[in-house]
Amino acid sequence: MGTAEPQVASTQAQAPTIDGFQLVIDALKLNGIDTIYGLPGIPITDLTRRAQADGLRVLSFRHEQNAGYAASIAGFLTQKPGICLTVSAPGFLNGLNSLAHATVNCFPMILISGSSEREIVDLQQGDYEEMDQLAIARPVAKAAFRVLHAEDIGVGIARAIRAAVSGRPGGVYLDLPAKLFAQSIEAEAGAKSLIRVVDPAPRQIPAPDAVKRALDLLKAAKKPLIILGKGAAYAQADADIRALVEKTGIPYLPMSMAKGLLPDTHELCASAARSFVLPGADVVMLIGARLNWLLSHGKGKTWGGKGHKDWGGQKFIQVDISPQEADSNVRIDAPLVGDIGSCVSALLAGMGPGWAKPPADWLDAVHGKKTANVARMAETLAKNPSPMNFHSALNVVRDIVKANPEAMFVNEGANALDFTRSIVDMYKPRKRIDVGTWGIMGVGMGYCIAAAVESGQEVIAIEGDSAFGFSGMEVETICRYNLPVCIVIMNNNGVYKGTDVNPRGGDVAPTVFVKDARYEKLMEAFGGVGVYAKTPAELRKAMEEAIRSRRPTLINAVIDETAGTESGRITSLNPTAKKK
Ligand code: ADP
Ligand code: TPW
Ligand code: MG
Repeated sequence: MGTAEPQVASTQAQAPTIDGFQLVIDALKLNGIDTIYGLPGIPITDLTRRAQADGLRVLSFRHEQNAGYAASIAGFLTQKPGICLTVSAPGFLNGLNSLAHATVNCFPMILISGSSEREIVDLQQGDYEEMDQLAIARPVAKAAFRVLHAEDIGVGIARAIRAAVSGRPGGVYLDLPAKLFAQSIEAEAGAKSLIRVVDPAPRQIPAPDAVKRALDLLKAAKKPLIILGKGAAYAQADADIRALVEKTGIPYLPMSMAKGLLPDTHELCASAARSFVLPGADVVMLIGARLNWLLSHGKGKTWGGKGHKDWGGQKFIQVDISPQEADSNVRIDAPLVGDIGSCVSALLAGMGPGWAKPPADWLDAVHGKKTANVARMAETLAKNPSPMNFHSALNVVRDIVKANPEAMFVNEGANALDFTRSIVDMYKPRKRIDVGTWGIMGVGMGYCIAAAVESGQEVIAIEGDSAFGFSGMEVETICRYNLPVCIVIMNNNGVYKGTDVNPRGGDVAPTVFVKDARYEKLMEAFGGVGVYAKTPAELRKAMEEAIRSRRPTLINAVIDETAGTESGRITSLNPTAKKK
């Protein structure tokens, strides 16, 4: 007979427990996160199911990159970190692109990826989807964390949220190994371990002497200019920014995603006189905009300098939350470090009642240039060539956006981007979302989905045919969730144009696609509305109907394949173009 000790029946009831899955869900909910953009699979399938069962909205994509872009732009639109959830190694890598994108664009986002067993990964023993994800994420993330114990989930999520939204926002990676989800701890201890983050993006008040320095410079200016960037749009200080522009009477230039912060039709908007105001201004105040390639680094011909290393003599004021941004390209004479809301209200307060408008000769000159350029553009837009070109198609889009200023507006491509940006006016803040700091293709459908979900508004997407291809399969996702998205493909049969020829014959040129491709059928395949539009009238009718019906719609707008230019507006960055 055995000598086993007699079994004593336990008199204590088992304390209730909570597992890692639930702690993650509870921690997100506790912090006001209500939507997850992701793609299920081992080890996070149950996390997506249980999150949905617990009332979170879980939007499931066809490729993680698109889920990630959606999360990144959700962060931009809401000031809350957008959450992207992926499986390990390949899913993680697919999502990584968007994490880098979020960091580069200063959007708050958290990429949460399941991962393999630490012990096996570190000994490189070949686990299922083995990869040292934390190390790989770190260089492209603003911060990266891993949680190994269930009782640390609360801290892990709190740190991720703070890192994403505080200071200059960015992308954060959170590594959650498979084993963590199955760990259970006592429910009471679990609940206590969660953290509701207090004041995740604290205001950063600018120093009074820095405010004074900026105002002194602005006051002395004879030809002042304000440049509004997407940081200004992100900051949601719309009324104060408008007050600053109007009180100072200074012409302003919106960067692409700051269009609509004030209506593009505002009398002080200098977009149509860009190539006049940049070299012409003597004092430039940057608000949430970096002097990167998109502003020709603050020097060279664009700014009135002679060669590309020469600066045109402007003085700069830079309002930015990052203390390291100033002097990154040219000297900043008056850095104003703080959050844009606090900085702009401090500037307004410091200006006092009797602020003098800029000299009339500057305002008149800007106005004159602008009026001439607008008139020239109006002439071009009024033409109705056959086949349809970018201008005649975008003339329609311009009218539709004017009639529907609340609609979200997504835009990517080369010519399809550049022409749209300059032709289609925006009227409201944070409506235009596009290729951003890197000028990347592929954000399109992810942005459409997040824009529809986060705003509840109709979404209009103007897509190059190449650009659309990067995320095109997500039209199924759009149909699945029945989102009010109207995609217009500017179909010119290829990248930049459809007319390149392979001098050796055989394969078509690398920039050329199948001629007259019927993209609209892709939408029809999933139950949405597809339209083939060869004229502006057909395009107008289809767009109006899409907005009215709120049904997923894809309009294949057939554009003259000769109409585009190489690289759109950035031809000068093409090495062969430079040599010429
Ligand atoms: P754009 O591409 O429109 O020129 P950038 O992305 O280059 O804009 O610049 C955005 C800038 O805005 C970044 O330098 C970032 O630090 C800054 N920024 C973002 N959010 C805020 C904020 N809330 N307050 C102040 N600056 C901000
Ligand atoms: C992730 C390079 C810049 S623009 C573009 C590519 C491939 C497509 C332009 O063709 P499209 O527009 O969209 O048809 P249009 O109107 O001029 O014909 N890979 C990534 N990002 C970028 N920017 C590229 C490649 C590129
Ligand atoms: Mg094209």
